[in-house]
Amino acid sequence: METNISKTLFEKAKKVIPGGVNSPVRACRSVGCDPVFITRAEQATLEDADGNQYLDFVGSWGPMILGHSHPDIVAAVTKAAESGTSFGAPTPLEIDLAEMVTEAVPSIEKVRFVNSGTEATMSAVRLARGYTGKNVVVKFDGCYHGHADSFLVKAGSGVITLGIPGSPGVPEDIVRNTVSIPYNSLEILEKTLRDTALDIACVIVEPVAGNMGCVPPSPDFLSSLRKLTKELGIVLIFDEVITGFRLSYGGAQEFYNITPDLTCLGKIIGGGLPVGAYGGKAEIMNNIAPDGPVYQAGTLSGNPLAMAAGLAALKLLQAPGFYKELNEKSAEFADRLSGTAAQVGIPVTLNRVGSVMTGFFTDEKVYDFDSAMKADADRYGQHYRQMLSQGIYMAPSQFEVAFISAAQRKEDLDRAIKMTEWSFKKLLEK
Ligand code: KE4
Repeated sequence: METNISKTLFEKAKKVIPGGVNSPVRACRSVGCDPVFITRAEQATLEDADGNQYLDFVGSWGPMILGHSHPDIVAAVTKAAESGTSFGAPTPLEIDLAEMVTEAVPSIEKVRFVNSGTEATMSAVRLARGYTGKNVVVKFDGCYHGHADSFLVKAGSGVITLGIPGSPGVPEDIVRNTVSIPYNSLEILEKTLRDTALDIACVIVEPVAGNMGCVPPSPDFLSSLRKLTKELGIVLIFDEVITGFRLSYGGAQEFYNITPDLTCLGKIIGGGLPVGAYGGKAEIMNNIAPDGPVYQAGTLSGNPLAMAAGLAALKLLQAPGFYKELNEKSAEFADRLSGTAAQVGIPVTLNRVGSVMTGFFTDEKVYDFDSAMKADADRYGQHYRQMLSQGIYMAPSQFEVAFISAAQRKEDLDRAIKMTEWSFKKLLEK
């Protein structure tokens, strides 16, 4: 369409919302264009304010594994809304979703719902500190756990994209209690965890990193992490906000057969509505108020509409063969992407786990933050703009992931490959 309603909306938005967006990466700064404003979505298709349609590979950054406007989810939310939208009191729906989560993820004996992934990880770290009486949190360079103060040190996601190492406003004495080390480096991991000068409360890790682009764990990384933290009495927190109910119904811990002490969830468990969760061993979770002294609360936690959407989504994910089919479809698509890059002659390193993937514009392996940073972000930006012009909606950053959903059909993926070949060839013309 030749209208420019999105542009007009963006100018209006910037007058009343910082950067015109409610989350920085949506401003598309790192891909050199303005965002389009989305007005509706159905299955694998987004529609913008100008009526342009796009094949969606962002999936709202992970929640939309079933595609947009799934009728079961829409019906569940509509039905729940007809009975009221929020009570600030316990409801049966919270028990139903908590039981589904604890059944799906055996390491979660008790779970507390919150309203975002950030709240989940922030609360899990506070709980680990309260439970151990220690202060230091160990994280990994390029991993992003939301925007709580203690995580904004060399975080991944938006912070990398915006080029801000850490962030102004984070007090020095907070940063002192956060140690960030390279992902997948067993030697530095062991050295850090055994450093008796550090009173380490917990390690928080994305079992598959998704915020520096997709970076899988090296073969012994997670098992070594589990072995060392168990030996040293350090709480191991899996941040499964992306991987939970994504890689398999039991998440990354089922996929890799590693059992953490605490797990953080988000995205998919809300079916597109705001839900986060943290949970784990009852022995640890029983320290959370009102049972225990570690305080955490939330006005809209366990909101009935969000619970209804999450319940409908998880019921659909229990369909026999759902993950086998999704992961096989994703593997085939990734292979075709790699094949296209090779055939065109453009260096792309493609990392994939399940239905999460990133094509890095580099000819080197990408296994941690530093190697990810070698990717050509400008070339990605050009590729992004070219693909958007052809109706393919990708993550507006080289350092994010693409998600395959159940809604993308073969003809959709065929077209995406065709457009990718066209775009790769144009990149080589420059
Ligand atoms: P939220 O607070 O955005 O719900 O979740 C924070 C979070 C925690 N842990 C992981 C592994 C995450 O990936 C996230 C959020 N992911 C980003 C995209 N990579 C959300 C997109 C955005 O910031 O707009």
